[in-house]
Amino acid sequence: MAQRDIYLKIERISDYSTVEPDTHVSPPIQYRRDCMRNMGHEDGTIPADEVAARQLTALIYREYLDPQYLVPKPDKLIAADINEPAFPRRVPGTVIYARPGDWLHIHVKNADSSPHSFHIHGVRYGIDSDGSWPFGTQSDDGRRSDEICPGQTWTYTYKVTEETIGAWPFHDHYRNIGTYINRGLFGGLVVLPEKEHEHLPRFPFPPHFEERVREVLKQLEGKPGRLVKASHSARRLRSSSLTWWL
Ligand SMILES: [Cu+2]
Repeated sequence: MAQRDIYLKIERISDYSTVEPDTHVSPPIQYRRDCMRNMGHEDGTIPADEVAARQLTALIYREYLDPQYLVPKPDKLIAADINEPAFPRRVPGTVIYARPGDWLHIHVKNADSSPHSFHIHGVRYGIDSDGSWPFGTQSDDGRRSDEICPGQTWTYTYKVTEETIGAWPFHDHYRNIGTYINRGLFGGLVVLPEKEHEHLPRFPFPPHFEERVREVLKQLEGKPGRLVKASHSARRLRSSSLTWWL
């Protein structure tokens, strides 16, 4: 089995409205639409006061490309979804695509102020990767699989096999799961046969972008004092190359 590391950070999106997730959009994306033209929406649009009434602080699993959680993964979640917001403003935060033979190592870091966890359906795992309350496991240093406290991480491992081809949900399984799932703490795992997985559309990075990110991260290895500088460098890389995303 081939090990694949996936980095998810539990983050908040403030002022998120389900009917207008992003105010910076370019055609053909249009939000605030009501194709049913319900009462008060006769012109096909949802008025601003309803947009505001639906606002909440969303919670998502955002995927990153590196173990320092500096470079968000910009790939679209669903290739055919023309209304999908860019990665800073989308719920759910991620859809993971895998193929039989993958041994997923999902590193979940909690950047929220409440404990959370990660619980998946459909793939094979041991008890330390179940993530559900109250049957979690505990590490020597006191961290728990079912209760990742603010600032902590937990690594869940899953085996992806031929029998698990299909689409599976994952979600927080800490207490009040309904509340947290309703705020966006869920996502999907899509297990595709090898041939289909090869043809997934990927976000085209500018030439040498990934090498440059790796170089910056390598320079910083074992130098925690320079982490702030690292995030500045990563931000510079992003702002110089990926401006239209932000
Ligand atoms: Cu479930």
